[in-house]
Amino acid sequence: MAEYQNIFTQVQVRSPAELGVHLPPQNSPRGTETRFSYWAGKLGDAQLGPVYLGTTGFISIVCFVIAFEIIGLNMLASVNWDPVQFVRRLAYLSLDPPAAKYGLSIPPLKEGGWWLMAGFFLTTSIILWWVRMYRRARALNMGTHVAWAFAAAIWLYLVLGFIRPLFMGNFSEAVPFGIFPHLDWTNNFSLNYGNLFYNPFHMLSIAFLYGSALLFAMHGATILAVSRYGGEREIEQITDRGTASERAALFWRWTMGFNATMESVHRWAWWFAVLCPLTGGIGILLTGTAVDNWYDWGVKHGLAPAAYP
Ligand code: 07D
Ligand code: 07D
Repeated sequence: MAEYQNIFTQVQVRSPAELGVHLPPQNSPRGTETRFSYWAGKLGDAQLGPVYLGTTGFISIVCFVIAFEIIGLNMLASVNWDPVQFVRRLAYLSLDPPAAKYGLSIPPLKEGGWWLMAGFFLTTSIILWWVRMYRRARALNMGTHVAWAFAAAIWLYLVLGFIRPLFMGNFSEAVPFGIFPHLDWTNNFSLNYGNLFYNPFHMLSIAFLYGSALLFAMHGATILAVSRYGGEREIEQITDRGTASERAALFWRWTMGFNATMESVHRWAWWFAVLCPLTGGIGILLTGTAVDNWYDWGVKHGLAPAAYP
């Protein structure tokens, strides 16, 4: 059936599946199975697959499932194996780290041992997934920017759940597994260490978080605004320079006197995103190790007013 088209309607063109470039030696054979999904095509590319699973991908998924099972079954046990209560109270259920008396030693399973084991498998899974991202990028002869951005998030995760507890000599300092329990932990952390708002690295992390949202909005909006000139079709922008990105650049020079380039805007985005968890991790690592109370620290350094008389 013919579909009405003009240059503004998007038509999903179907051709034989794109299987990608040949892989260098030492790679696993890649899957060849592909599908097309109309709805995936609404959000992005309609072609699904081929997926490269490989050894690290496979072991990573196995480790994730083990961690997920340990967490889920412990939560189920905590409601006496009652599936109805499990569903109703899921968001409040928790698998907690060991009590303070165990320090860094291995506790009995029911008193934090399961937490340690789940953490071990989750961390192994995340690190193997990182290796997979790094190696898939290398196999395609790409830069490894995605892997290093992911590493920044892993840094914060490791600081919260492992590195800081090691420095503090106690696994009880780590984050519990659970939806609201991990929010309670976050709140208590701020209260216990004298209000995290006075931690300059929390401030930096927030500035990069908000900055990331702002940059994402500016970049997304700019490209959409020139898509009528093919601004989102990057190949055409490279081979047949049109009016789209030049116009977009001029728009920003007009409105704020400065414009990012087609390249630098992605560097801005990468650095803002990466610096959010990078500075955040520094802030968390300093808390309780170098600084016990951020408000007092702020008073001492002229950041916060002294207590009211
Ligand atoms: C949108 C990409 C998709 C990812 C999603 C998350 C799981 C967990 C586990 C049932 C943006 C998948 C979630 C696999 C399932 C069990 C046991 C990413 C997108 C959809 N948090 N946090 C959430 C994690 C920390 C905080 C939501 C993880 C710190 C606050 C989700 C970690 C602190 C709020 C979640 C982690 C903290 C949340 C939505 C790890 C300080 C919210 C996340 C591994 C940084 C929000 C009920 C999202 C919420 C929320 C996951 C760490 C604070 C459950 C995996 C300890 C204040 N966190 N979080 O969309 O609604 O991320 O909570 O470090 O308000 Mg958290
Ligand atoms: C969590 C990186 C780890 C995630 C990884 C993903 C899986 C899922 C998925 C199968 C997010 C692993 C993925 C396992 C598999 C599938 C689908 C990144 C993570 C590796 N704060 N605060 C921040 C604000 C307050 C507190 C950062 C705002 C209060 C603590 C961020 C406010 C108190 C910590 C931020 C506010 C408090 C933070 C997080 C406002 C609570 C941290 C950045 C307006 C009452 C964390 C230095 C990030 C940090 C953090 C924002 C308020 C506590 C910028 C906007 C005062 C304890 N806060 N906060 O990238 O780094 O997280 O602090 O009030 O630990 Mg805060």
